[in-house]
Amino acid sequence: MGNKASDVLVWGPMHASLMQQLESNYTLHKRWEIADLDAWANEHGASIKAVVTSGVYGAQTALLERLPNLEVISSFGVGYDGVDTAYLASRGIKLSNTPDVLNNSVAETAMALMLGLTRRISEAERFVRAGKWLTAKFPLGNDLTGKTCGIVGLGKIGKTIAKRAAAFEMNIAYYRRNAAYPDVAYTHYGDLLELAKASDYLIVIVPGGAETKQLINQQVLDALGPKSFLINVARGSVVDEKALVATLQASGIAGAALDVFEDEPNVPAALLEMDNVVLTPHIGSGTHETRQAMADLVFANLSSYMSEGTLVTGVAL
Ligand code: 8YV
Repeated sequence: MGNKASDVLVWGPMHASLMQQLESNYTLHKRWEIADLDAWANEHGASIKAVVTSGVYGAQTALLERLPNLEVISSFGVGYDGVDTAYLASRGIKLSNTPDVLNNSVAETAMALMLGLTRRISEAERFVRAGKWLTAKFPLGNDLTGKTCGIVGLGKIGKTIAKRAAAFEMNIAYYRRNAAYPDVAYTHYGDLLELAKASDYLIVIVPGGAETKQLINQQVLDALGPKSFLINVARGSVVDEKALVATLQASGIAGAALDVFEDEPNVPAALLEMDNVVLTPHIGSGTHETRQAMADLVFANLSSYMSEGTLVTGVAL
């Protein structure tokens, strides 16, 4: 159990049950309620032993520098590209995330987006709501059956997506820069452009960060081509958003479904006008079941560290 004497800085509003657990076990400092962070850091910075944040909030180094006794960051979400891991390692600060518990939900979101995109569900609903069915026929969509689903990032979530797409009788292919995974039967491409060329649907599910920044660039979009679709459930940073908008405007790809953006919650205005684009507000893991499991894991990591000095799902830094 926690120690009320321990001071915890919470980066932004979190899942309600997590907030309750935190409130009853620790002395909380809520970053979003602090008007003058500089004055707060002078007075309380040295008392903070732990930070609770999320993949979306991250933890900016400028504020971490003001917390000289920080030992641990417990982060909500599997992605932790919003924290500078080299900086944490240099200070010996531990980090935990919430892997695995969200694999199914994110995979279901990817499937929902792929189906929604190809059967034009959002567009079809707008058509019915606008009363257009009374006077016109809705245009046809495309089947998934027999098509190639290219997966960029065959990690745990990527594999969970692959299983579901295979159940829809799609051919599964994936990109991995190096050799194929020995235990995976799906078609391997060591060249992303070749995977894009072969794919009818290209699903992006790699971690964010410097290594994958704008991995999906103009060349990849050109290789995907006018009959194929892009689905991004990873991070906005992985796709060159300007190139994507220009490509869609030029009908260079058939459409896109995007759950993540370069500058959330800002979505490029041009995308809002396009009927062949499905836009969702970063809901990949957003189910009651999964968010509860994530909240529980964030708390389990924090309380395990506070009581025993160990993490349940620590990130190797
Ligand atoms: C969360 C995510 O929505 O796990 C991730 O990396 O992006 C999502 O599950 C996010 O971490 C913050 O809420």
